[in-house]
Amino acid sequence: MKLFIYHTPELTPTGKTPDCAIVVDVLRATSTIATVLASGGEAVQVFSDLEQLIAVSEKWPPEKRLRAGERGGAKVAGFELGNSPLDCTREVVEGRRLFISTTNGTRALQRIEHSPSVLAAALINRAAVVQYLLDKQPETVWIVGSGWEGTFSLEDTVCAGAIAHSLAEKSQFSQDELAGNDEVISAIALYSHWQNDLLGLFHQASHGKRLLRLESHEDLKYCAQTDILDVLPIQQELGVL
Ligand code: 3SL
Repeated sequence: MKLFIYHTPELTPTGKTPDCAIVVDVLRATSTIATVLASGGEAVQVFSDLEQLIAVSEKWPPEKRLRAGERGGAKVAGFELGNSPLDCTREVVEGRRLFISTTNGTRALQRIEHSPSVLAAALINRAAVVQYLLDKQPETVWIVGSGWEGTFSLEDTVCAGAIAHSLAEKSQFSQDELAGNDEVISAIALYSHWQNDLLGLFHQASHGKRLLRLESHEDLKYCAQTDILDVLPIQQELGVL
């Protein structure tokens, strides 16, 4: 198995696909997706375009759908939900499909959606993603960070490092054998340094600070937890996990 980490969708190669692609948007799209599925959501359908989201979701019975949207960290007006995983309780999401569009996470997912296997990972479901890789043994794995509008983000890279670190611990591969690019080694180093204070790292991250200004401290705390949800968001059809 060879692992490649790309910090942003823009840095992700085009014109080819890996055996398995993993999108990461710890703050907060992939944490929300994992939470919805763990809370009994029927599925999560991802859109980059809000008008398309509205048009597709209109075809679903109102009691079976939820619209979630975020732009610049804030909830999209008229939607039931923003992008806070803490709003996705069982009472709210069970049996419903979440139609979601966020600034960066959905764009990153679309960048790799044509890969044969597409997963969404966050720190909260890291163990389930690692277990999938151990079971399936794909030859090439890409982990794609969502970043923020084309720039690197600490929280996505530390999550990519957490996945790589755990994979090296649990598989027959050393970190060096797993690393397909230098980003893997640096992401593991970042995770190794901060693994006992991920919330502290989030407080230093630019998007963490942006969310703190929006009074989302509880979201940061929740998303900084590791391995708390045994859920594997995996693409079933294009854009649907
Ligand atoms: O950019 C995204 O996709 C979002 O996850 C950003 S936010 O955390 O909802 O502000």
